[in-house]
Amino acid sequence: GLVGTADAGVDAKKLQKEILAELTYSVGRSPETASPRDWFVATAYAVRDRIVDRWVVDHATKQNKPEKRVYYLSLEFLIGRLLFDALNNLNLTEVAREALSGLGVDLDRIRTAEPDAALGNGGLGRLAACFMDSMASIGVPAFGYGIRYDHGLFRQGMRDGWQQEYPEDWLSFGNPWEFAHPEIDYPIGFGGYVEQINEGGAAKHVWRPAETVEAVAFDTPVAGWRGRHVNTLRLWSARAGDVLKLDAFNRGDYVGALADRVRVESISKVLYPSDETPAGQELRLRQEYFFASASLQDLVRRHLEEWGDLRSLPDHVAIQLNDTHPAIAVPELMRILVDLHGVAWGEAWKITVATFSYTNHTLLPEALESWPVPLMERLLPRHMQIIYLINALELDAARKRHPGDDALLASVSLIEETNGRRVRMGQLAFTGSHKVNGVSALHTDLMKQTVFRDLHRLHPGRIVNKTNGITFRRWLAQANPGLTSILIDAVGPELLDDPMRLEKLLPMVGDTGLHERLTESKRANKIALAKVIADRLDVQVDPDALFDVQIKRIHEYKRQLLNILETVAIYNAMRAQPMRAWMPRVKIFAGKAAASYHQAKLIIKLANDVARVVNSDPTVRGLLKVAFLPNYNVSLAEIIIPAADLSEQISTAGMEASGTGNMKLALNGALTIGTLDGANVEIKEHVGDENIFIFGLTAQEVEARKRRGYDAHAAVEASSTLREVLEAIRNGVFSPDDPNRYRGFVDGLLAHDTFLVTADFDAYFAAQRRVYKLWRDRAAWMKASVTNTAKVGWFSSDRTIAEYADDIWGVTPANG
Ligand code: 26R
Repeated sequence: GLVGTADAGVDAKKLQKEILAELTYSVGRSPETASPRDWFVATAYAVRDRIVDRWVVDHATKQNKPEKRVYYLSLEFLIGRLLFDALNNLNLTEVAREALSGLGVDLDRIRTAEPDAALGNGGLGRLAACFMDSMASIGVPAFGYGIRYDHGLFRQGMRDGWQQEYPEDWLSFGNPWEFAHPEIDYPIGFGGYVEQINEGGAAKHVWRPAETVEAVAFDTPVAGWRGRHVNTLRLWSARAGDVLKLDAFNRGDYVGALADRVRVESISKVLYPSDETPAGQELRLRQEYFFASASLQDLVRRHLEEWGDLRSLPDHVAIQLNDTHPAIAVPELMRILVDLHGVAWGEAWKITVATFSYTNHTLLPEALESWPVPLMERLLPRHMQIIYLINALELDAARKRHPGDDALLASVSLIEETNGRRVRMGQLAFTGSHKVNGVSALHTDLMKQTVFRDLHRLHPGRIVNKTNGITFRRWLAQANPGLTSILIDAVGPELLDDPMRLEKLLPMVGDTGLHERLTESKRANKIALAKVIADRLDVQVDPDALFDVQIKRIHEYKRQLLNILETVAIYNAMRAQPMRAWMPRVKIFAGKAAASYHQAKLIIKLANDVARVVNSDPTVRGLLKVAFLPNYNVSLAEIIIPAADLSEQISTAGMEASGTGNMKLALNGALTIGTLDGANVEIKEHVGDENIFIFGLTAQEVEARKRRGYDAHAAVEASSTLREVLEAIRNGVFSPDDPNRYRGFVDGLLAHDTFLVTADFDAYFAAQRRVYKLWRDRAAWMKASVTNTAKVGWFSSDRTIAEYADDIWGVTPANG
């Protein structure tokens, strides 16, 4: 194990008994007939029991309540598998291995029987999962609140290279980690009207919803590192209330009544698979209000039980809004305070702002949420009134300070008046929060200069930066045990508690013995990935080739296209000079496209078309291989990342808020080829210019080019390499079955290159040549690789959470 325990043998016997008991009495199977899934479930139950023992201690008594709790509201939690999280954090991995092997069961085999919990799309959801791990690890008392989707992110299949979406069904065999709490339920209203009652001259508002849904709690304990703290992830599931009250049932329409029930319960059926593309559906707004309201009712009830008075809410409660998705919580808290508890408006607003804070995760205009006013008025009439009142008061204050500045007023208004009246959720979240943060230094600067420029003028000091991080427990210790044990040998086991210890590697970056061990461990990871590629794609790749990896959602701004164009350029060069000593390399792609995002889906098809042609061309002699691995998810990331040599982080500068895959890959020894975007900027500052391949336009230059009106033709004119690449694609070299497939695509790129792919192509191509030059000098490469690992300790999400705790939440971690 990572850290041995003296009584491991004794404990293995005990755990074995517990697993057997669970198999018999909870799963209902005998060891002889148990499948790997049955063993997984039995093991999960046995481990869960031990977490619960600590959970109970942590939440023990009302007297023992924490001074302040954090509530992390997120529509997404991209968790992945939990078995090794639980085992490692409780230091039970080797104990469990021994216990199971005594039963003839292989822990690594049953591990893969656990489905991924994929309740998220990408970066934002995975960040929430890392934060849950870090809050439990450094001892920040916290609840995560979200939705228990019956169906997580769709499964991606490929048919002839085209993405196909299939429903995901993670709960079909049950979920051993969660506790259903049907007794913890809250009514969530929708629609109806607002009644105004006069009470002693004061107007009192009573919302009479037309329909009510129940939110039911499902709890998953989240054990931190060394099991010191256990927090709760509470996910809400929708349940139709008393069926008998439904009108249709009363009319004797049994079938109709049950159909109604299905409609009501559809709220928690499925995760919206959108990622920075619009998802303006009424059901999405219902999801947002459903979980925001349930969470607030829950935390308000807990606060009143513990402290008795809502006026002290900000002293004991910090609510973090993960993007604007839960921003409706701002007017909901105002409604609870003013309408339900009789707090005066002004005081309620102070409480609200002191309690909330908001994290922005994107500045892309198409990903900024706004809801049509008529929809809000119909679904949430009282909230719409409250939003108008907040807006009126804020605009009054702004007008006093900046008389006559109509542009400022229009820009800070919660209501967008230009394309139909809409509620801007970003402005709402900003206005209702005492701190607003970006997720990398560059992104935070851009927030101040662009979307929130005027709100920043009105509230200087409110915007702060909290550069993202990742949990090293999953992305190093769990995903890459080979590397982890080498690092522990090199810098000591304290590494597991303090990632900054990685810096102790620095005196050893040139150590050839260390290089040999690392190379061997990386090679083993590459062989494992090569096997996955062979199994899933029937493509053979050379583990000694450079593994060049781009894994993330497919989006035009992330520029998978730029990477594909470079692939084609190499291919053209190989065909022109087949007998040159080409450096073997494998281009590995993985990622999902939003189902309605046609351009992204065409890029997947192009990657697969290029792969087919390149992989089967004998003149290439296998020296260049392209692999698009389907169904990218957390578990696949855990296989790819430890096997990567080169990390592609090539978004158009200014568009990737942070990125977190960049951190995972650098930690695992991959060198980054990237633009000065998001957290790449800070990774560069940490690892040093000579240990990263930076290229391309800066965010400022991108801005300037766009302002001037960028013309792709000139760039293509100037680059014969790029011209030949685009001609080949346009003329059907990679689509002989449909030679016109990419004609419109290439013409479109030349007409409107929104993401400046052509502008950055030559710089990217040159940076790739620098990569190969370094790759040839394996000692120099290894030195750069070790330096990356050594210098990225700062990107631990423990550090990120410690900063939130200090600067935003006012919480002191128990073991920070
Ligand atoms: C409203 C809807 C269309 C929607 C927009 C955007 C739904 C989901 C998103 C996802 C966005 C907010 C997201 O995942 N952003 C990513 O957040 C990561 C964590 O901070 C960053 O690392 C990453 O750069 C950013 O794209």
